Amino acid sequence: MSDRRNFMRGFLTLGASALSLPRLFAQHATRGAATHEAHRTDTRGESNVAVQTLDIPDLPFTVENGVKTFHLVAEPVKQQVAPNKTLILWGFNGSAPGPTIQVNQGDRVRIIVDNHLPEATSMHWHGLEIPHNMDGGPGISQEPIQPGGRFIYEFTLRQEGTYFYHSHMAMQEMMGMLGGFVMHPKQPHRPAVDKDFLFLLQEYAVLPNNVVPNSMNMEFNWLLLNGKAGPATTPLVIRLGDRVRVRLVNLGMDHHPIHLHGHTFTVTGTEGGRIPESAWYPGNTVLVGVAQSRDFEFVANNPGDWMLHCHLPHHMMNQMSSSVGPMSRIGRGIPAGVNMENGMGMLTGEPVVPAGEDYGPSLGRGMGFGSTNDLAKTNGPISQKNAQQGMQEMNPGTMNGEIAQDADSVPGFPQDAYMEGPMMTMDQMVDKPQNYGLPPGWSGFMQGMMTFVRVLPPDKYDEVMDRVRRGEKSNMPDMPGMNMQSMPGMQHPK
Ligand SMILES: [Cu+2]
Repeated sequence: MSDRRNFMRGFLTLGASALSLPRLFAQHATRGAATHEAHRTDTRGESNVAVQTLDIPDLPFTVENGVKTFHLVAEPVKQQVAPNKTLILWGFNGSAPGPTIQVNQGDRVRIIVDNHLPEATSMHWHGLEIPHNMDGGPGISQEPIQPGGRFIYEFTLRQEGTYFYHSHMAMQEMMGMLGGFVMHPKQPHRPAVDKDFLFLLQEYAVLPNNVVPNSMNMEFNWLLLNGKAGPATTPLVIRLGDRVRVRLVNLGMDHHPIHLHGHTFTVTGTEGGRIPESAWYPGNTVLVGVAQSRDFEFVANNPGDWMLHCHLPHHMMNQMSSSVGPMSRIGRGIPAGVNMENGMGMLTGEPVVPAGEDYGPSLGRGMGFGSTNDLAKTNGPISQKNAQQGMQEMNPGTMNGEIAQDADSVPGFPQDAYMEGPMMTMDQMVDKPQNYGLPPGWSGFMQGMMTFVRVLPPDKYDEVMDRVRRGEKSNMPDMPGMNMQSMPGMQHPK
């Protein structure tokens, strides 16, 4: 499937998912996102709100003799994580992360898992108190599901809270094989929330010029919320004054301190379910460790477009890799057949070594002790002259004034000069109704595990939600010569 179709499919799935929520829960006392708009004053607190996993569909089910029956297919998927960046991952039903399962406490569920992967797999229901032979531990509680094979899981749910499912083959986890598993409580929690969101936190190490993650690499350079990297993530659109729950699930190699601007929230849940109210605690950053989930709630009483993001600096970036070097530079390839000194950029060369832009990748870090070549340079050194030239090729006439004339003489330069701002702007490429009204150029400053909580006054909120329902894009103004979409090879995926 082409990037373009995948991109569009993301929109359609999101729309369909949001619209189908009330029906999905019709047989239970769970309010859908659309339903509560009409009855928000009289039904508030009497039922659960359907959870929205932005950019990820819900898994549909059928009811057979009172058993909610789901069907998951483990398979390779194409996942567009950002404009012009589509990764080949392993996921479920065409999505990585897989579709979200929403059920109610007390439900009996049957989940048919088909393995369309070229190797064995097994499905684990993370945190669920279910019989041992349903736990999905390969070789322990069940035989692995062979390629082309099927296993049918069935159990009754006694718990409530934010859980997830994942392959119990460790390397498959790092290829995207997880999904949300939300269990709504029999007795709706108080205070009631108006909106309820789920985010799945993931990371991939994708080497330059690759589309398949290297699951053995520890240098993660794609940090995702629900399968998207900023600015391709979808903002949470909130009506001023609403009470909001955000559920976070982390499955990767790193812990993520998730930070919300402009508000103080209360941590109300863990991967073990609801925290007793007496033990809730306030914060604006919650650490979501690997294999954990955290729920927090807040009253959106501060209008504005507030960032919600992992606070690890490298997790606010896209495509970061120390081995990129010359491969990322405009108009150059990697030289071949040069001598040892220049070929690897280790000893001599211009503008600087190692990893001067004229050379291939360096041999790695930590080899400079006692070197006569120590330099006050970092971040894949690049000469100011070449940088200016390169940037102007990308964005004619726009970089003047963006960096100081003597920037290259300041130790440490560059840091953010070429990683954020005008050159990374792609407002149009990530245009969607939820982005309506954001300041022009916003997308240049949103990367990695990052999205917005948009707390909007009622009239603005209604306007944006109306656009969401109609699927109307926000018609971001084109900014010729000022953004990535003007670069050769960068097409607007409309
Ligand atoms: Cu992080």
